[in-house]
Amino acid sequence: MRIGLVGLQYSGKTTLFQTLSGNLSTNISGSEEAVIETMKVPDERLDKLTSIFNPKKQVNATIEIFDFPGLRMGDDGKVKITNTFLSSVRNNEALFFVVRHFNEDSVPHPMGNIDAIRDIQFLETEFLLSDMAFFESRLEKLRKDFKKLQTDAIKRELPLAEKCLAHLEQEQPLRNLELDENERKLLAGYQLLTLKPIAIAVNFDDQSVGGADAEIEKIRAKLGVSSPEIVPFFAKIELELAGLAEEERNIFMEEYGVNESALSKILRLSYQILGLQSFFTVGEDECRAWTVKKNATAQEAAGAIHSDFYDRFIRAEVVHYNDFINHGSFPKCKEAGVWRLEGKEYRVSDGDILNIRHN
Ligand SMILES: Nc1nc2c(ncn2[C@@H]2O[C@H](COP(=O)(O)OP(=O)(O)OP(=O)(O)O)[C@@H](O)[C@H]2O)c(=O)[nH]1
Ligand SMILES: [Mg+2]
Repeated sequence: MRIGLVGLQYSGKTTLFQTLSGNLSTNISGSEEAVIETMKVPDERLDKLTSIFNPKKQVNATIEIFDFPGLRMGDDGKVKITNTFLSSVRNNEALFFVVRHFNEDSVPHPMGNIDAIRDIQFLETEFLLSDMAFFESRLEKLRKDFKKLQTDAIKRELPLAEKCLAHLEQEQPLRNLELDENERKLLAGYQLLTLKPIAIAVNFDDQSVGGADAEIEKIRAKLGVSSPEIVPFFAKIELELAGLAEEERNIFMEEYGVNESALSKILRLSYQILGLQSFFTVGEDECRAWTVKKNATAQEAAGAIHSDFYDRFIRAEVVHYNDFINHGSFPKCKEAGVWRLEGKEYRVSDGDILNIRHN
């Protein structure tokens, strides 16, 4: 899972990134390339399973976070956005727009003042223009090819590309366009920016902790019904908190009125906007969390563990985490009737403990 933090210069991306990674040494303001860090997804359920099974190792799910360089004002008085930047952003599966809502004279906002809506719309528009440019040149090529050769592939793609371009010309991101399974498959390889799931993270200063939720509501209302998920965070405070031991951190969070760390908010949202969930495998060797799509089948879950398991799938032994904790062991789960054998079409639930039978 690759998640990119994008935004204007000095919006707090790196501060957020440091909070998420716990690595406080990276500081790349002014660098041209993204800094990438693989982070463990914390999961209390997995910790609990490890304490029960006492395996040789615990393997958490991981995500890769990309901290992109901020978009800066060019000499011409316009914010610079390069093709190199856009093409590396395209490699991410989901994007967080990091938007500034703090005042700090020592680091001026590149557009001169705080205006979250303007900043969000700026990013959205740039990504929209990039997708439009893609379809304009794609359509030109498709139409030219179509004159020579009317293949099925071109016949399928041409109307789709026209539909996408028309939608973008209405200033609508592609994620708001209704697409069927086949159309999605066709578009998947193009890494379109406005088709990516996004969320908006607004960075408030310590003085506005109390008013942040109301401000988020205002932003949401202005963006309208198709507004992406928006979360507040407090880069400066949370970076300070990240350096503390857990107990101390909880006390301070309460004191500041911050109820959930940026880390858990961002992770929760990432799973939500990407439509992901976790299942577990347990044993003496390892207890492990795996990430799959929300509607994944048991066979697909098996394939996530090992590609061979997909083809050789026989059955999945399934107990939900909550049932396992209630009953305490697999034999007790069997007695209680909550241990099941499921076939390959079974839809995995978040928190299922699976054991894949394969040949
Ligand atoms: N007062 C205040 N300062 C902040 C806050 N968040 C970030 N800063 C400061 O703003 C400056 C920029 O923060 P970064 O996290 O480096 O911002 P960035 O978005 O990564 O910046 P670029 O990579 O240059 O685009 C730093 O000096 C931070 O200490 C905040 O919530 N309040
Ligand atoms: Mg930075």
